[in-house]
Amino acid sequence: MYYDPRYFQDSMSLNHQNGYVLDCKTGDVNGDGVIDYVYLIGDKPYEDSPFRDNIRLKIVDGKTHKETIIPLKQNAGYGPSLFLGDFSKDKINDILISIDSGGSGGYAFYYIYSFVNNQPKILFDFEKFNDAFVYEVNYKDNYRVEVISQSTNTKYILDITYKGEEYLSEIYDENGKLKAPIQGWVNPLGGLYPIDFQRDGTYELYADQRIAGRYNADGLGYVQTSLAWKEKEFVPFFQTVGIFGGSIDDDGKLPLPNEDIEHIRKDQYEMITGTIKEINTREGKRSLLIEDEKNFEYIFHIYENTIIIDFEDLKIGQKVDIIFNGILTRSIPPQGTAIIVNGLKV
Ligand SMILES: [Ca+2]
Ligand SMILES: [Ca+2]
Repeated sequence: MYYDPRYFQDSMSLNHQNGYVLDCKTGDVNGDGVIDYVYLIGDKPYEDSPFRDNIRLKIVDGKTHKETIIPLKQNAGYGPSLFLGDFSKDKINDILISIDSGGSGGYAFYYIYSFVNNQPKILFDFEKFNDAFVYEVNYKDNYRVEVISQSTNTKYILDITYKGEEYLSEIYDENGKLKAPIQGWVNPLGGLYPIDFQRDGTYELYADQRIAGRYNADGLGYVQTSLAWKEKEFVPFFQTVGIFGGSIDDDGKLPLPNEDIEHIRKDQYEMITGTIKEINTREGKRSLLIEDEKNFEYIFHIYENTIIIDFEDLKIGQKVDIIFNGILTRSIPPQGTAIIVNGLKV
C-alpha cells in the first residue's frame, strides 16, 4: 500500500468500508505537468483469498487534489494492477488496468483509460477486442490444424505431428485422414503487455490468446497480435502464431494403425444409447443423428471400419447403442465416430 500524505489527505478514511488500495502509481495523467495519483481501490470479500471485487479506478489530481472515481465494467478478479504510460501518442500517460479472471482458461480483463483534461476516456476494452478478433480452428488431414484469423484475413497452418501417437491415432486413421471433423477454438484475451517497440516513448500493445484443440487444456499455441494506436483506436500491425515444440528425440512418429475390435480396451470406450432421428448420406459418407434418453443430440459418423449390427434394419425411431472412443467435438450437436452401432431389438 502506498499513501502520500501531501496529496492523499483522505487516506486515513480509506478503511474497510471504503475499500482497500490494491495498486497505486504516480504520473501526470491529465496533462497539466503536475504528478497525479492513480489508485485501484477494491474490496476483499473473502478472508484469506486473493479474490478482489468492486474494483474501481481512483485518480487524485496532483494540483487541485480533486478526486475522480471511475467504475469498471468487469470489476472482480485476481492480481489487479496499474501501468502508466502513453499509448495514444500525445505524450501524456494513459492508464492500463489488468485483472486476472482466475478462470481455468487464463482469461484476463484489461482496460486502458486516458484522463487528459480530467476527462476519462476509454481507449481499450478487452470485451471489444474479444468481439473483434474472431477465429476458426479446424483440424485437417495429415496432422495439420488451420487457424483462420478473420480480422487480419490470415490463415496459419500448424503441424501437430509432435503430439505423438496416442493423441494422433485417436483422431486420424493410418493414412493420416481425420476420422471425424474436429474444431478447436481461440480463447479470449489472456495477456496484454505494454511494449515500446520503436523506443519513442509511446507504448504499443502485445496481446496473446491461447489456441485450444480438442479441449481447453489441449494447447496448440498462441495467437500473438501487436497493436498500435491509430487516430482513435488500436489497430493490429503484426500478428504471428507461436507454437509448442516436441522433443528432438521424437522425430516424426506416425499414429498407430487403426484399432480393430479385438484391440479395444474396454475402459477407453464409451457408449451412448439413443434413438435414431436421421440417417444421412452425404458424398458417400454416412452419419446418424442420435437423441439419447436425456434428449441430447449427437451425430455419429459411420466409417469403413464401423461395425454395424443389423444395419439393414436401421431406421428412424429405432433404438441403438453407439460405441465410440469417447471423443466428441464441441460442436452442436457434438460429433463422434462410431466404432460399433448395435441395433437393439424393440
Ligand atoms: Ca497532473
Ligand atoms: Ca496518452
